[in-house]
Formats: sequence, structure tokens, C-alpha cells
Amino acid sequence: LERVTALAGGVGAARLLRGVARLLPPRALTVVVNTGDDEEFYGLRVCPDLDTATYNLAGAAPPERGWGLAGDSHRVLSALGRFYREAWFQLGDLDLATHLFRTQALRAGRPLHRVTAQIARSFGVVATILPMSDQRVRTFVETRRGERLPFQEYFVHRRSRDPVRRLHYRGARAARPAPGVLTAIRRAELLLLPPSNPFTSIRPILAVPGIRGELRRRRAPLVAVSPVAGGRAVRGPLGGMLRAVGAPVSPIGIARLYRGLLDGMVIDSRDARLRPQLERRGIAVTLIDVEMDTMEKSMRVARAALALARELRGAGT
Ligand code: FO1
Repeated sequence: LERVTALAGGVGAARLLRGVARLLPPRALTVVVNTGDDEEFYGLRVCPDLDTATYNLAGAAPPERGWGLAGDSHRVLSALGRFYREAWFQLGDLDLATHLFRTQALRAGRPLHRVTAQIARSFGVVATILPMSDQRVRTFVETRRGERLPFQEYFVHRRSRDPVRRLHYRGARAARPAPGVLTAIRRAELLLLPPSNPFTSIRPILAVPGIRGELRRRRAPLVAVSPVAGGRAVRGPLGGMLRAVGAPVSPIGIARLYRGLLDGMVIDSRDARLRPQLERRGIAVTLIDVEMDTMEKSMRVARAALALARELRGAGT
């Protein structure tokens, strides 16, 4: 079995992984998921990126939106409107069952990685889905005005409108990788970095002590799919965050953030002229349309990323 491990955030990652999952035997894939976006609503522990990975690999997510459950309704949320002033986070009726179960299991003392495995199994997912850590890590967005907003407050409530100065991954230093995470990196034959936002999705994972080091020691090639194409982020507030740190809004900016980690990169055909610059940094390049708004496109990009990684492994990278 050719073992493949991916780090993942939310929808961007899920778009690639739904393609990868169609191309590999189901047991081959392990996904290490960001939990910095987790939040409590109405006393319930909500883990958007874990659920996005699970629901997409189960084929249960709405294909266009990418998060939550297809065909969900919001009757409970409307009823909660009687008791709470505002409901800015859309929790679906069916999705709430996941949060109820998870919250109760955590309260009973079970670690998040076990609860996550049980949720995945219940949805019929055979791939291994691991939280980056069982300990709580919270991503805070520091705005240029100096406010520190919990991630969902910044992203959903304020619609990513505030200019960002930097991000904080609170609790990361005291966190440990969840059981299975380091092994999944060490034993992988191919490693993937999907087109997630490096600041909000991947860096929180790398901030958990031990994970970055394990990636640096890797023997397997690591291939990223660019979350930037034609001078813009494919989705979300990544463009402004790259500008805020003085990095170009291009695959070069992404390669800089992942310095020392990348062996290969799948970039958009519109960025073809950047290929020599990436190759000079020792990064092998494949050009393709990186948009993945349909399953067919997800499979095409997944095929390109796996092919590049296999080629690099063959070349002994
Ligand atoms: N994203 C939104 O833009 N608005 C929402 O109301 C919202 C609700 C939501 C509920 C459950 C869930 O698993 C995800 C949800 N998301 C929503 C997506 C989530 O904010 C992002 O996908 C991630 O946190 C970013 O990776």
C-alpha cells in the first residue's frame, strides 16, 4: 500500500482530497487536520476543518459550498434566535448532531482523535482523519487596528474584512501532536500540502511542537498545490495576508512561507512564467488549471500532484 499523508485546512484542502481519495485505495490516505479554527457555539465544540474533511471524504458535503452537510436545514438555529441575539454562524440541523456527539464524548473524557475517528467511521470514511493535536490550539487574528479576534469571528462574522497584521496560535507551544500524527508523516511515501491558506490552516499545524521537525526529516517527497493563481488567492483572504508580510501574491510567496519544506509544487498554468524561479529554489513544477470547482477538476489536480510526487520519489528526492 502506497501511504499518502496530507496536512489540511478546510474547503481548499477538501477539494483536493476528495480527488485524491478517488484515486487511491481508501486506507492509503491519512489527513492531519487543523483545529485552530475550532470554536464553541451554544456550549458545543465545533471543529469546522475536521468536519469539512470528514463530510467531503464521505461525499456528504454540498459540492459547491464545501462545508456543512448537503441538504441541511436551519430550524434549530432559527429557534435559538428566541434566546440569543444573533446567530452569525450557520449550524445546520444535521450538522448539530455531530457537534452534540463530539461535545458529549469530549466531556466524558475521550480524546479528540478518538472522537474524530468515531465520527469518520460513522460517516463511512475509511481514510484516517487525525486532528493535529488533542490539546486546544486557538488561532487569533490580530488586525491592523490591534484587535485580536478568534478565527471564526474574523472569518465568518466580520467576513475577513479587517486588514490583518499577524496571526497567533494560542496554546500551540504547549500542545502535542495527536497520537498517529508523527507516525503518519514518518511512514508516508508521498506527502501533500493542499491549497489551504498557509497562515490560517497549515501554520497552526506546523506550530504544534514536533510536526515541523518530522516534516524536515521526511524521506518522502512533499508536493504542494498552490492556493494562489494568476495573482489572486483561489479563495478566501490569503491575498491580503501575503501582502501584509511583504510576500508576493503568487506561488513564489507560498514557496517562501513553506521555505525548506517543498520538493514540488503544482501551480496554475497562468503562472507558467514563475516556473524557473521555483526550480532555482529546488522545487519541481507541474502546470495545470488549479481551480477545483467540480469533482472532475479535483481528480485532475489530484492526479497531477500524485504524479509529481511519485516522479520525485523515483528520482530519490
Ligand atoms: N463558513 C461561513 O462562511 N459561514 C458560516 O456560517 C459557516 C458555518 C460553518 C458551520 C460548520 C462548519 O463545519 C463550517 C462552517 N463554515 C462557515 C466554514 C468554516 O468557517 C471554514 O470552513 C473554516 O473554518 C475555514 O477553514
